[in-house]
Amino acid sequence: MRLILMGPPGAGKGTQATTVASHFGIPAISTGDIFRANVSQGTELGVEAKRFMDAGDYVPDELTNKMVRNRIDEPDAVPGFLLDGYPRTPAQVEELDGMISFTGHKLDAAVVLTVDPDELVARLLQRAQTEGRADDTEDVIRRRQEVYAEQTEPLIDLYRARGILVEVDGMGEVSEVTARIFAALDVIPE
Ligand code: B4P
Repeated sequence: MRLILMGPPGAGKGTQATTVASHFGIPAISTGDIFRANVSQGTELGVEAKRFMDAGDYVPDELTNKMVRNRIDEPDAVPGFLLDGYPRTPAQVEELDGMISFTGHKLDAAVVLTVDPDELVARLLQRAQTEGRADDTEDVIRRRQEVYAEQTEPLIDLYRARGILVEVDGMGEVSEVTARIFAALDVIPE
């Protein structure tokens, strides 16, 4: 099973990823989490990524693609994976297509979570109070939404055209959203 989980900042990707991935026995790979781990460890990648993340911009494709390629090559990702927050740009789509077709597999589904814009901001501001993430300030949230609309939203049509888009209502309780994702993916054999 090879899945991607998409949606604007605050849609609940990270929240849902682990539950969905563990159901299928595959790793949840979050590019945001890997970047944040690198930032807190002060690696070269972390220092570079932080500049972009703190501004609400995407980390350059070259760095992101290389990082995902390395992660997907690890043994636990051989049977499959759920990518949380990747791909986000056309260049990342192209890279992922190459990585998957190289192994002779295909992408099974692109799950996109849809949430009202006001609710997205409310969730991130709420998280700011508990987690204190550097990119959860009102200005940076606005920038992240712009970047998503410009660079990532168009990818939804691309996956729709490929016939693998699974649109899920991301409003409501976390458990309700999880149930909707499983119901929507039920058509896909494990
Ligand atoms: P991410 O870590 O992916 O941040 P995000 O888009 O905000 O999603 P996240 O998963 O954290 O939040 P979620 O919606 O689950 O990326 C951060 C940055 O890393 C990017 O801006 C970029 O700079 C960089 N980056 C990552 N991937 C990249 C890529 N491929 N290319 C280039 N750069 C990349 O949840 C948000 C909040 O909502 C949480 O507090 C959660 O508890 C809450 N929530 C979730 N579901 C809820 C529900 N149903 N009801 C109420 N609250 C809910």
